Parts: sequence; structure tokens; C-alpha cells
Amino acid sequence: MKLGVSGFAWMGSFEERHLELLGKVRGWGFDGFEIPMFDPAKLPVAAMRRGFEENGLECTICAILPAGVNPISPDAGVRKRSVEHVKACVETAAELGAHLLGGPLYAPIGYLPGHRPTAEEWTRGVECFQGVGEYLTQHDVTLSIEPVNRSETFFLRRAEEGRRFCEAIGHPLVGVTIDTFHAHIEEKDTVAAVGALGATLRHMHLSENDRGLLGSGQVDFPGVLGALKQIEYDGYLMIEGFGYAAEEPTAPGWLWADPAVSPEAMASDGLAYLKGLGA
Ligand code: LER
Ligand code: MN
Repeated sequence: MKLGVSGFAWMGSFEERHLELLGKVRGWGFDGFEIPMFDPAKLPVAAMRRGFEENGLECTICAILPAGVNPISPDAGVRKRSVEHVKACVETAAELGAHLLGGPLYAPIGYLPGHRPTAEEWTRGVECFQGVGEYLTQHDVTLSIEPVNRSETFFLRRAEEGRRFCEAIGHPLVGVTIDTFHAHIEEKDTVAAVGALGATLRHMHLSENDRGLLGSGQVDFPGVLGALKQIEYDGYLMIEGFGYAAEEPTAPGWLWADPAVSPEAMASDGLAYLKGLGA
């Protein structure tokens, strides 16, 4: 298993001023760094790719859909734009040298239309991702779809729903991300849910139940690591924390106050904790 940390602890969106962080992340001993992606066109792609290569660090992406993009929308125009948006994310991922594009890509965070998921929405979502299948193959990018908790979506909340969604899409480069923060809310048993995914599991977000320092809360990380070893998971353990983007009050993570841990401690102490568990 490879170890990484997500940029969300430091930033809403990656800018050139964040490049110096890549050396620190490598210095702490991580294999990879995860880039938040909203509008792929706004990322300083060439400088980022150089930064990753110079530091011997792998890039992964977590995409959050911007306003006006929604693969399950009843509006056919919005759905068409959504396929184009996901294709642009795949292209930019490839330009960055990334092979993993994850995130809750089926709907914008906070899209809660006030009904249960319908068969039509399911079909629209499946068709959107089938529409980017060739692009994934062409660019060698895995799409790892992340179920999130009920305050962020009504559509895919649990690992089992994610697995069925991926099976319906039916592409070898499409799978599921499990985020232990969301799973702690939505699953009966996070460890069992992770184990049941088997080869459909492509990416892990390790996040405490309050998005704080790993090991300081209620998530059973030793159990999760045990389940991952049992299914021979060889992807990333990506530490995901949020906060500190004070200039972006609506940044993902929705932390209404700074967490009790700095981004640096979230990364380096989190890494030490995981290594102590044998990761
Ligand atoms: C993204 O990885 C995530 O976990 C979401 O909760 C962001 O809002
Ligand atoms: Mn996550």
C-alpha cells in the first residue's frame, strides 16, 4: 500500500504558491499527494507536473463538481456538459501524470433534491460514466467514485451502492473510493464494508470521524488496515483532512472552525500513526 496526503488540509484549490509544499510532503515520507480539482482549466498544470517529477512524488486527484455540472440532472444539457467536464478532468489528470481521478463525481456536493434516488437518476449517472470509458482507457486513468454521507449527497452513500453503480457502468478502470469519515456515518460496519468491496476498491481516504488527526477519534483504523490487507489492496492510503482555507468559507469539508490539528501535524503525525499500525 502506498501512503499519501490530500491537499484539502491546506487549500481549496492548488496554486503556484503551493508548489513548495510538494518537497515537504516528500520529506515527511509520503509517496503521493492528492490535488483538489474543481475547474481543471484553472490549475497551473505544467508547473505542477514539474513539481511532482522533481520531488519524486505521485499525483492523484480528488474532483469536486462545480456549479452547473451534474451527471444525474434531469436537464439533458447539464448532463452533456457533465460528460465534457469529466472528460476534461481525465485529460488534465493525464497531463499531470496522474493515474487516479477520484471524488464524488456523480453529483455536486450538497445536491439534495428532496427525493430518494430514482431509477432515472441511476441510469443518467451510469450513462455519463459509460460516456467517458474510452477516455479512461486512452489516458490510462482510473475513475474512483466516492460515496459520501447524507449531508453531502442523497445519491451514493454506502460502499455497496458504489459497488453496484460501478458494476452497472461495467468498465475495468472504474471503481470505488472509501472515505472512513463518510463510512463511519453511513455503514453499519466500516471494516466489513471495506472488505466486501474486494477488487472494486481502488482508493482509500483515511479520515477521522471529526476529520481530525488519525487515531484521535472513533474510526477503527487497525481494523480497516486489516481488511485492506485481507483483500490484498495495493492502492493508496490517502490521509484526508480539511480546513484552513479561511478565505474560502464554503470550501469542501465544511469545517466551520479550524480543527485542533495543523495541516502539517495532520500529515506527519498521521503518517507516523499509520506506520505504527504497520502500514
Ligand atoms: C472528498 O474526498 C470528500 O470526502 C468530501 O466530503 C468533500 O466534501
Ligand atoms: Mn473523501
